[in-house]
Amino acid sequence: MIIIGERINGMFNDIGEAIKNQDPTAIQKWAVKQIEAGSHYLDANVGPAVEDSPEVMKWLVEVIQDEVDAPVCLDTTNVDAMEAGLEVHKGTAMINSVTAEPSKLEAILPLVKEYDAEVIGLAMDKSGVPKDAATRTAKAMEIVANVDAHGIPMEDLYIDPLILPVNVAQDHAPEVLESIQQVKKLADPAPKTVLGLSNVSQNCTNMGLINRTFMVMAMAVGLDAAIMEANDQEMLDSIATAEIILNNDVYCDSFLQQFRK
Ligand code: THG
Repeated sequence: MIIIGERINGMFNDIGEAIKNQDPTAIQKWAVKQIEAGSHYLDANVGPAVEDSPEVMKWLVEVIQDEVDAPVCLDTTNVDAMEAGLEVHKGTAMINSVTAEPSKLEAILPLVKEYDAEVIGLAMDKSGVPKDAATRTAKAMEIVANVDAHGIPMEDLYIDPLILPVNVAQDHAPEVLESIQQVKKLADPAPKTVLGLSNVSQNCTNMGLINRTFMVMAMAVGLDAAIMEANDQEMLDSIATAEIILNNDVYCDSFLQQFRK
């Protein structure tokens, strides 16, 4: 599982305050904590506290990469903010995200090429998040075709079928699982797949239990990566166990300890 730590997001109060006050402390603390827990990437989302501007995204990327040597998942819908983040980013950045809308594809895919970045493709267009698996998969395949036409390697694309909270859109989760499976079967070579996993449990009770149950189900149908709470030890243990049961890792009695290393 490719782990993208979700915690540097202005929707969390400490991060929102840190961004407003231009204080790197909480951001750098969470950068270290998430990397120590095994994150491969750090999501960076300005959140609702301040305007999602080029200056703020540039500052966030610099503050994170001054503290840890890790790639950032630039989580913004503002193309100018995306480009400002890419300009200062060291190493291979992940662009979060593009949709199947032609205008978005035309704005973002040249940046993927120019900066040799990876990119998350959301399985939606201007009509919003699809209800069923087939429409999600159709949107995903439009992104696959456009990524290919731009000469971007398929391994650099992560398709996100978009999970919604189970307490408001309960009928979506099975469709998301089916769409992951369909994308993996239809595209050859197949792109990677990713989810904003914690969406599934937003404003629910038993958030951790819902998150890790959904994670294991998604892994069974081909999920490669997740934007997730990287410091949830029970989640990490569930992932380690699923990797064993799916025969992705070699079993030994100390598999949990091995995974933690
Ligand atoms: N796809 C992509 N990017 C994304 C998302 C996605 N970026 C943002 C988001 N969704 C993923 N990040 C989060 C971060 C936090 C939560 C959900 C998704 C979350 N937080 C708890 C809440 O709001 O209830 C807060 C819990 C707490 O305070 O401890 O749910 O889908 N490509």
